[in-house]
Amino acid sequence: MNSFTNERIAATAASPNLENYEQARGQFRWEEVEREFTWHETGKINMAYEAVDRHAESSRRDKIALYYSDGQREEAYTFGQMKSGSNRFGNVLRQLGIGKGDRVFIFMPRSPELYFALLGIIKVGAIAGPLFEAFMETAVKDRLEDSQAVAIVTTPSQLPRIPVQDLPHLKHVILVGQDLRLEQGQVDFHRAMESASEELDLEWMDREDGLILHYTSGSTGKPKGVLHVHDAMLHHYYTGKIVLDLKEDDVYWCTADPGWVTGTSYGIFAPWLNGATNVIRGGRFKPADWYATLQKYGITVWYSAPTAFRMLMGAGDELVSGFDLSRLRHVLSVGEPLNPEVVRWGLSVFKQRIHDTWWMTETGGQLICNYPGMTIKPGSMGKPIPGVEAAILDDQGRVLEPYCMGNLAIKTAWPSMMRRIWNNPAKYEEYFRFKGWYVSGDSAFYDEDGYFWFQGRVDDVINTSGERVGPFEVESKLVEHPAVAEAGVIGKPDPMRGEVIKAFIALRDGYTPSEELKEQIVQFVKTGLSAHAAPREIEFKDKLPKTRSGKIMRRVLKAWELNLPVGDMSTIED
Ligand code: 6R9
Repeated sequence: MNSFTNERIAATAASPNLENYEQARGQFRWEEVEREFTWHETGKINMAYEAVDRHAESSRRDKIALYYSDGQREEAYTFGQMKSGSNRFGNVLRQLGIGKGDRVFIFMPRSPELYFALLGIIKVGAIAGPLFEAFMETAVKDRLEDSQAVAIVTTPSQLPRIPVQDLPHLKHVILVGQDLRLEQGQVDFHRAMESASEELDLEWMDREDGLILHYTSGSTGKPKGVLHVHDAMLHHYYTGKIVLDLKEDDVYWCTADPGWVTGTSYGIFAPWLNGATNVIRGGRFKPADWYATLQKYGITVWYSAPTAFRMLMGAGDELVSGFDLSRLRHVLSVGEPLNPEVVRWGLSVFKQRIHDTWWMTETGGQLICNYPGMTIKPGSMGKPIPGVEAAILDDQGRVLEPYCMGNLAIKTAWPSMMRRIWNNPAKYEEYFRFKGWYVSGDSAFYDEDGYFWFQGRVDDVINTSGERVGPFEVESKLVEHPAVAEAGVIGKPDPMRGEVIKAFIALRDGYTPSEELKEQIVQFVKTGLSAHAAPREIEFKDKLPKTRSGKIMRRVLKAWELNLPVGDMSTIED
């Protein structure tokens, strides 16, 4: 949570397209964004065509679309090559009988193959489902089962984490690797690509047809599949222009993995819809390697997250002073509150204001932002972009005045808004319970200048290093461990990661608390679910606080943790 400050950092050189920001707000029309594409005449569209093929068929054909490096591989692809590679993969899918509306998942580390695959999926009208490479069996199974995916693109080392025998809908496993010994139902990615044609009749879609399915966490139940449609391209294109401020000569780097919505909306769609050169870096986070990446490619526009900035800050200013980052001209952040001291640090080491942006998996694109030309108030998420209206609502859906804390809500609709929660229409409706508004689940207030200030989540969702973790998913895994009778999971404030996961556990009879047992339980979640969902801290309790209906009261656990009053206990069991 950020505290309110009166500090202001004005823009030095106002960006021309935002000089008239307030004027743009009043005059903005989505129809005008639409007119920049040719499809507005036919109504038939395809995101991958607009992001790649359109440039491949223009003077940008030989422009670098993708620079990829991970310490071992170092490659570059033009828009022309992105087009033919993704066409080939589209044909691979067609030969398997995969087409419009089918769900095809991607479960692999970042690599050029991942990007060819994702675009190819979209080109044949299938719905792409990107997963974090670090997911373990339960996390993979839940998502493939819920979406009834027909195919998955993965690597041999991740194969053991896909429980193919339990997934009757999953017909094809497409393996990216060398010297493969294929089994029934498996396809060799590279060999199939070699024999596939570079020419593809792409599937022309309706604006409202499915594009991508991102699973994300809520406070109850399994992760939910958030569906976005091709129409989202308007939002991605437009925010790429006005928030990322992408220009023809920019070299852009979004550090997010495509398993997270930031890695697709702003790691794929927004930069390529704007014809920008996109840098993708694989491998793990290391401060020196990150600075080296900025220097080597001459990155001009850089989109990252508060945890990463805090880690870079922690690595010391001496390290950064050894690199030439002079080409950097625009820096942005998303995913969690951006601390004012990080903004100040950015100003001193990068000579750049770090622009905070707020949005969610469900919103598909940026909504409340600091952008070029606008005065930044460190600690504020910024203002709604032109075309978007935000408000603070009370629990009855009434619009509140400035400085009143309440539910952050966005007036419906905008092009990248989710269109469905897969298999769960009731969950979808909950977001729209106040007529005409999307209710975010965040609490915030706004000030007299219309700047929004994030205050926290309304629900129990944990935000650790910018990743959303649902406590229910972790608790469900914990109680599968033989020693665990009951588990309650909360986010505990942490200076580096924003929050870390803390589990309160009541043991079964016959088990005694010990450090070894804690370690065993942590490993159990790491190997069964995923490393980022494993608790960093465990506390054993004889009993957990529960409501009479048997729900663990995370609110009470949180109050224990923070030494706060526990509040209304009228529903507690005893
Ligand atoms: C894109 C993305 C969404 C949740 C959101 C909020 C938090 C995102 C933020 C921020 C403070 C910001 N969040 N941006 N909190 N300041 N600038 O992050 O999507 O993974 O779905 O997370 O993240 O709590 O509700 P997602």
